Formats: sequence, C-alpha cells, structure tokens
Amino acid sequence: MFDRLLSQAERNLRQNWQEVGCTIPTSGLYPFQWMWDSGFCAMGLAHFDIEKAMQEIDTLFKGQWANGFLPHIIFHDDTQTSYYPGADVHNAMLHPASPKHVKTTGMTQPPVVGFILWQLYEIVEDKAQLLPFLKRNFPKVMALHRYLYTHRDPKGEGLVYIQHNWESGADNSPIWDAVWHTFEAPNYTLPRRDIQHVNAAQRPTHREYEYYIYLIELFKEWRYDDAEIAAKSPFLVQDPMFNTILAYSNLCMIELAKIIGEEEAIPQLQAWYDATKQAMNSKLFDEELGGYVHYDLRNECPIRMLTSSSMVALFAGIPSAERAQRMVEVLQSPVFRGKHNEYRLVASFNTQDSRFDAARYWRGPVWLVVNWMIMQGLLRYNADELAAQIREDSLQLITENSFAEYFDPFKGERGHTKGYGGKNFSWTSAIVIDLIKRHAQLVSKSD
Ligand code: 9WN
Repeated sequence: MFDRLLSQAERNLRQNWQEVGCTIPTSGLYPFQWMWDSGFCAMGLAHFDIEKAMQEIDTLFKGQWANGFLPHIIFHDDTQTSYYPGADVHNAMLHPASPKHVKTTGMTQPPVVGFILWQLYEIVEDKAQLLPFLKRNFPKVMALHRYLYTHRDPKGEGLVYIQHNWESGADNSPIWDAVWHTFEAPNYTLPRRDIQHVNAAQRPTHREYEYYIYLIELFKEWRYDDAEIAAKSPFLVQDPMFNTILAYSNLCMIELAKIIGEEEAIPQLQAWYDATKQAMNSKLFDEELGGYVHYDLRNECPIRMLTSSSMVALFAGIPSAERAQRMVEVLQSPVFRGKHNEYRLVASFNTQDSRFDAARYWRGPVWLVVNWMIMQGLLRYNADELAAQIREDSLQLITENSFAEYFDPFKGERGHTKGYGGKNFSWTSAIVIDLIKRHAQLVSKSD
C-alpha cells in the first residue's frame, strides 16, 4: 500500500549516506553526523541494509570522548561551511577527554543509542549476525550513561540536567524563553547559515541564537569542564524527554545484557532506571497540567508549560496507569491538537498558548520522531486507537508533503498541511520506513 513512500524513504537515506559511514540529516542545512538523528537513521536503515545500520552506530562512537561523553555533532568532514556554528566555534578540543582524530561539539543530545541497539536487534532477522556489533557497543553505551549520571546529576536525584537548549533536541521551544529571562546574553553579529537554507519564519530568532552562542562562549572559557559548568552556568535544566530517553535506554540495555552475557551490568542499569522513573514522577509530573514539565535546576523552579517533551514519558513506562490515562486525555484535547481541522498528531507546543507558532520549528510544528516515541508509549499502555491514529496521520502527512523536517499541525483550507525546514530529511524517512514495515497491523477504528 505504501510502496512508493517506502522506496522514496529508502532513497533519501541512501542519498544522505556519507562515505565515512554515516547519514547526514539533510544536505546543506545539516551536513554532519548528528547524534540522535543518527540513532533513528540506524533504525530506518536496519529495515533494508543492516550493514549500514551497524556502520552508522560504529561511526557515531568514533566521536565518543574518553570520559564516555557522546557529542551532539561529529564533524567528520570539517571542510563543510554550510552550517553555523561549526567545529571551530565549538572548539571542544579544549577538553582533555575529547578525541584527537575528529572534531566534535562539547554538548550532547538525547541518549537514544541504548534503545536503538535494541531496535536493531528486534528488526533484524538473523540475530546472531548482530552479536559482535552489540558486544562492542554495549560498553560504550554504559560509559555514556555512567558519564551522564556522574557528571550531570549533582544532587544524585536520578535526573540528569542538560546544559544547553541544543542538548534537548527541541531547540527553540518556549520552555527556553523562561530560562533566557533569568540572565543576559551579549549582542553578537552572527554568520547564520540556517536562514540561507530555510525561511527565517521557520527558524529561531537572532536573539535566541545570541543566547545559544553565549553559552558556548562560557563553556569554552571553562574548557568544557563539567564541574565548572555545574557550579557557574546560568543554564542547567532537567528535561523530561531527555530523561525519558535515558530511562528507556537503560531498560533496553538490560534486555541486551541478557542476550550478550553482560548480566553483571544489570543491577546498575536497573538502579539507574528506577531512580530516574521515581524522580520524574515525584518531581516533574504536574498534576494540574497532566504531563511532565521541565525543571530549572539553576533557579530551582519548575517551568510549567506543556510541550511534546512532556508526553514522551509514556515511552519509558514512567507514569502510573492512572497518570497515563490522564495524559491520553490531554493528548486528545485541544492542547495538542488545536480546536478544528487538525491532524491527529502531537504538536510540539501547547496550541492554546499565546507563544504557540505553527511554523516556527519547536514552538508548534509536528515532528514525526517525537510522535513515533509517543506512539510507542501509547502501545505500552494499550492505548492502541490513539497510537493507530498517530501512525495513519504521520503517513498521510508525508504522502501530502513529502519528507520535510517538521510540519504544520493544522490542515490548510484545502485540507492539506505544510511541510517546513529541510527537505528529504533522514530521520523523517527512517520513521516512515519503521511505521510502514513494523506497525501495519495498527488500524484506527474512527475512519
Ligand atoms: C542543532 C539535526 C538537528 C536535530 C535537532 C534539531 C536541529 C540543530 C540546529 O537539527 O538542531 O543541533 O542547528 O538547528 O532541533 O533536534 O537533531 O536534524
């Protein structure tokens, strides 16, 4: 039924594949290897080229630091000039644990790799073929999780913090406005490249970029030292999506440990999972809003807004059945779907809030990758009807708009919506492949 879509998605992943052994998100706008994109690309690739899927992850770990940290961009080809800020702006080599053979950033992204290894194992038919790959990458994921729980959780709460909005994956969410209000960034002249590729109305503002760059300037002043950042940086935030992904990766690593004979790692992984789940429930769940909120650790206050990151906790089995039921209601309400003519998908920000913007990046548009995680979470809680609706509308969006980076949550006058940002996008393609190949049995009753 979706043969054309499937072959287009595979073609996008092939076209964005680089000789060095990884997939770039899209040419021009993002010409390097991005960490969490790369994980989802490996999942898409696994459906038709498992060798490339394994290579994607092996190449990603070439950027891992000696202390376990996994950076958000690996600049394999640093002659590319179509992206700002590039390797030299980040200058992560200032940290003694950074790799000497390849340039990277000094910030990370949601730690998807643990659960992606598990996805690969589930997808591939010849499981034995995967074992050496799993064995060599298991300790690398352990090192990443250990880094996060050791260096990003100063009070030992089980919740790790992010030190930059780019670490959240949801770059210009209105969540960060609340943090920008707590300190001043200087004014800079910035050689933005993104707005040469994409309409500026679909991207963060100049003022927001000044904050993004100012934080990098501070990190460089402190040579990316974790203790200095924890002690002095104005931006330390506990992000519900980041922590959910870490928690779910812990769970998946437990399953992998059993398969590859690494059982001695299980108590640690279980303890990490339990601590994160417990802390998310006791600290981040907002009873009034019906979702998990961000917490500003520097200023010790919750940031009480609903974003798509608030709802991903379902994915890692974090909420109780009762809280999950509440979240399902919120997901179906105008908060995430608008009042009329909407897709049955989760917008990235509360559509009822005055800061909502249907076209501007993470301030409203639909992102397929986040909807995929929420869909998996809904299946975990037996909310199959809503999961099926998300699958159907995700595929309908792509049929109408091709493989854009993000999408308008509302249908236009002729019943169609708009795709925004980069084109022929890799993780959009990877999600489409997975939705077609693995979830065909999910059909909604409401049509
Ligand atoms: C900064 C690559 C990345 C995604 C992020 C998305 C966007 C980068 C940017 O693109 O971020 O990391 O320059 O806008 O927000 O989630 O990983 O697709």
